[in-house]
Amino acid sequence: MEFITYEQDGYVGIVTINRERALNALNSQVLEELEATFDAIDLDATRAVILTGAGEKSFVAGADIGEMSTLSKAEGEAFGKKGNDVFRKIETFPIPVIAAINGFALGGGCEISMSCDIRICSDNAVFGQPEVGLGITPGFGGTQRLARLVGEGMAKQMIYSAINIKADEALRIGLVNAVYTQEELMPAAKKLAAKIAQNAPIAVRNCKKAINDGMQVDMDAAIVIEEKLFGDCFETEDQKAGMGNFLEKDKEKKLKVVPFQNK
Ligand code: CO8
Repeated sequence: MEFITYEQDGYVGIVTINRERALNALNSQVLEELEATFDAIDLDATRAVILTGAGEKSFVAGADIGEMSTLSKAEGEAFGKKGNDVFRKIETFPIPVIAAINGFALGGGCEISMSCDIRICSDNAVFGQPEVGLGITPGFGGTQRLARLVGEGMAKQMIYSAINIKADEALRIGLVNAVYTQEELMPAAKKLAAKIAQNAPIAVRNCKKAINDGMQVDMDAAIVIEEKLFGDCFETEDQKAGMGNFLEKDKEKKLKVVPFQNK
């Protein structure tokens, strides 16, 4: 891989987009390597993933403008699909993905962070959807996920005006959950990922699926999705050990040692 590095830290996988000379902009190769990296993650050995960018300046400064500049309509649509397929893979990845946003998150950078389950950022982070200034729409899910995350009014303001916002404003509108200094960001991301990894893995996966799938349907259908995924947790080693530990009142036993069981 030229542009993506992967590190396994216990149960936590760390994916770093590493194209610092272009502020980690997403070209076709970066997208392909990103997809291959997620495909290769060992889901029996990994319970949470952190996605970040190399360097101290940028998370991802968008899709690669040089590559996009000469595209035809059909090629533009195909490039949009390429990004959307990878981002959807991240969004529906069975385990939680935390975006540790360490600087610019513009265009495709803001969009890839929104395909993650949780966003935390450094105090130098800048968010925005500058596409209309470049003569295009957001094309990697921005028109859809931003409105769902921060509400239609604020999403329209950001997208139509192409005005960037800083970390404190991103926190205020709910685009990120927390802001840290640059030095604190990765330790905080790792701490959160480790906390997730301590919990029952089947239950965490089922929570992600229940929230993701339930948000797409009406409440009657959403509750049925939850019931099925709730029921699916029973008879698993995780459920037996988790409840057994509580009933035994054995505070020393931790869920993190339960063996992984698919059914
Ligand atoms: N694409 C390609 N190269 C980039 C990008 C990018 N998005 N962003 C930065 N770079 C490159 C620069 O060209 C420069 O390269 P070089 O040193 O070879 O000249 C290098 O990174 C450093 O950048 P700057 O010198 O510009 O650094 P500054 O600190 O002066 O500025 C900024 C940093 C403000 C982030 C500035 O680089 C910038 O405005 N970048 C573009 C941000 C942007 O508009 N992003 C959105 C792109 S559009 C998009 O993401 C659409 C997604 C959906 C696609 C759908 C497909 C159909």
